[in-house]
Amino acid sequence: MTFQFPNDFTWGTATAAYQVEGAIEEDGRAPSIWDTFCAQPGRIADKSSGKEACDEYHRYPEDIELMKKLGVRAYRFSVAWPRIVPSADGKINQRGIDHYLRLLDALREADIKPVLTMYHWDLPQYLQDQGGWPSRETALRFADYAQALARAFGDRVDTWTTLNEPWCTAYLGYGNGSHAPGIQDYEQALKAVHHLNLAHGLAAQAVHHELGDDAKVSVTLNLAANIAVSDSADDIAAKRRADLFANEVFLGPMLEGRYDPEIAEATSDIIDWDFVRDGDMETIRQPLAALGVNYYSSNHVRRAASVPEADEDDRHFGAMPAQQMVETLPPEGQLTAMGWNQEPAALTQLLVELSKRFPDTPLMITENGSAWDDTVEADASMPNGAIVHDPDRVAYLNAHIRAMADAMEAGANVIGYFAWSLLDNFEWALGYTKRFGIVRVDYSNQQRIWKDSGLRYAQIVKANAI
Ligand code: IFM
Repeated sequence: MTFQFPNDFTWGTATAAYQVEGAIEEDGRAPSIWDTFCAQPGRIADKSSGKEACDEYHRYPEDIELMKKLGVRAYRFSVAWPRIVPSADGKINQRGIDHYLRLLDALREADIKPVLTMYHWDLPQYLQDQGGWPSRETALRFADYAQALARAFGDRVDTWTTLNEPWCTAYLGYGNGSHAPGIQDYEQALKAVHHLNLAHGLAAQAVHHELGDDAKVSVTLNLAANIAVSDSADDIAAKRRADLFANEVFLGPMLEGRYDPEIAEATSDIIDWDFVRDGDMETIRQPLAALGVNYYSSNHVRRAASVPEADEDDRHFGAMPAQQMVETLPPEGQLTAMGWNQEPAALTQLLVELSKRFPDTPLMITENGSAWDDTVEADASMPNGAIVHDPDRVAYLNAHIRAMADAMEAGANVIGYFAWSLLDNFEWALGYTKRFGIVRVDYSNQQRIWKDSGLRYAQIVKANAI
């Protein structure tokens, strides 16, 4: 059955500064924690970095042409904080501002709505040197940065997203250390959780202060779709514990102005939460024009029979504290190149549940996509004489857009979908070994090569239907 999306549904593609821009030493940009992390031996699978990435800093006009061919009406990108505030004195770097003004103007020219993410993981290194996200000061500096962005870019931006996936910043950055700054310390991870929440609230306030109440502010969370393997009280309790630390630590404060008391109880051996100050919860809970949801795969969980041993193959092992009672089963079915399962029905369920719980908050899928081991074939009819036939990515895309449509049929208020990613790019600790793009990047010459998934996405966007 065909599902027709509403006329005002937003189709877009997404990227993030450090993953695509390159030009890390240009126009006064300071080092970020990812530059430092990439330089440390053993951190990045292929020993690479975002030094050149997709050279989007210079090639954005070409990439906007790609977006026009895709027919998308929105582009979700992030601003590199170290380009805007390169030094600890807080001075704004006009050359950094100018770059994004050029990008925003080019998007406006192309009639593509900018969805601007303020923070997609590239913390200025000088702020990590002063304590990073575990320090309250970083949240305050983030508010200053947000205010500078709102002042400089104003109504050129359609939607302001404060943070991308604070889960990753807190738990991968400070929990299991698989991301920059590479710290393994649950106390720091939990402090980071709270200061990211606070940063979100302060940044939302700054945007509304500068641009008025109608300015659209959102946040993007990678909410975990945890599924209990049975209805037993034990397995349900395991799911609840995983949900608490993956989802509720952000949803509770940001949308309800509270932490579930079980979060502090379950971590009382680690920390006493005295860093949560009077007034913080009111600050964190700000009106949201949309809640961004990033979805890739699901987790099947049950009550652990015993404390699990470290499993090197599990990308998130040990990232979150207080998970001893949770056992995550190995993923099943056809796995993507990331080793992640495919369960589109879990996306439907997640969206329906969120809309029931927060009926006044529209949802936007700000990332969804899959990595596969692509091969390039010659095709004289295509730009750059080549094409990637990627049936697995096409199938994933179809199934997940259909799953989103199912959620909308069941009443979920979803207003947009952004394919991750416009381009193959720097996949963090996995370097360039994983390709998520619906357009391929040949890193030897920066040529963009169409994939079938990009062509299929253009069809969906044009039809506004699945
Ligand atoms: O590439 C990342 C992105 O930066 C954040 N969300 C998940 C993607 C795939 O791992």
